[in-house]
Amino acid sequence: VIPGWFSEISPMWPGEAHSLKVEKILFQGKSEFQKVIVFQSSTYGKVLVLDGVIQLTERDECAYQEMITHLPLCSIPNPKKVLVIGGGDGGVLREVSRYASVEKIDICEIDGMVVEVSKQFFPDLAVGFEDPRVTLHIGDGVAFLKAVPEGTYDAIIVDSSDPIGPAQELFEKPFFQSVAKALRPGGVVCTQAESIWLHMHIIEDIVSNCRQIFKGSVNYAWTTVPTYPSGVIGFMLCSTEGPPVDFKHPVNPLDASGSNSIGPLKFYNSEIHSAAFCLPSFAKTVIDSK
Ligand code: AAT
Repeated sequence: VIPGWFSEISPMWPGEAHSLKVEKILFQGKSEFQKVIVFQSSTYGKVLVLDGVIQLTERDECAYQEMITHLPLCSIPNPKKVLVIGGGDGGVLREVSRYASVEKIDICEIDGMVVEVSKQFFPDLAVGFEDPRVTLHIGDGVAFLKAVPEGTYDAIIVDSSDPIGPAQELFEKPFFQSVAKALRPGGVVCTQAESIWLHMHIIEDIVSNCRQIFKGSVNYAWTTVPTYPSGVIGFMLCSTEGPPVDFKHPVNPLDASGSNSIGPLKFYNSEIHSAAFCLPSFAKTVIDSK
């Protein structure tokens, strides 16, 4: 460990640790669920860390939040009811709020401290909570989903932390079963699905579970996020039986301005949407075989 630097060390990426130079620690706390740190880095703006793992930085959060949101929502016509699991920083809400067709946005985040800290230190993300269509539920996403009536949502976005800690169950088969139940026919889910460089074993399990559960389409997409381990992160995109969804060809494109008062899109566009589904051969072989 280098003094004055933050290094992200975890058994989920043994033998490597990406580091950022720390200018100043702005917040340190311990919630019921995890240790929460916010620091000012010298080159990526403010950084949110949960249990030693980087959740977002001001500089590259656009890549993650825009992709995890617009990959599913641009793939179906007129999304109306959207559920976000995790995502307590508000960044995904900010992106969902770009859609005029959306009538209701529920969010279920386990940790109220993440929401409070985001409102204090990350106003450009927490702005997502100001949309009047948003209802915040503080609680476990697994329990929340079990109570959702069948066929409620057009889209569910699972913006979850890694499977060590409170998010573990969000990577397991029963969770995906409740997601499928909560979606309308032809509804879509997009979940944070780790890195093809580090976690092919986790991805294999998710893909094979999803192929059993989702009778529409099952796809893996990925993007670059420099401050996530290995610099890339992937998404599992699935649809339920019903009107077919072709994730690779967005039917509900966002225009260049990205619409509303929150300003233009920084990362997402329709070309990068389609490109996100092109996989390196080593990953394609494994994912296609599941
Ligand atoms: N948008 C920033 C990126 C994240 S945040 C993940 C969020 O999921 C955290 O706020 C965490 O508190 C919340 N969370 C974890 N478990 C649950 C649960 N069971 N129910 C509801 N919310 C939960 C993801 C960063 C990915 C990091 C990649 N290395």
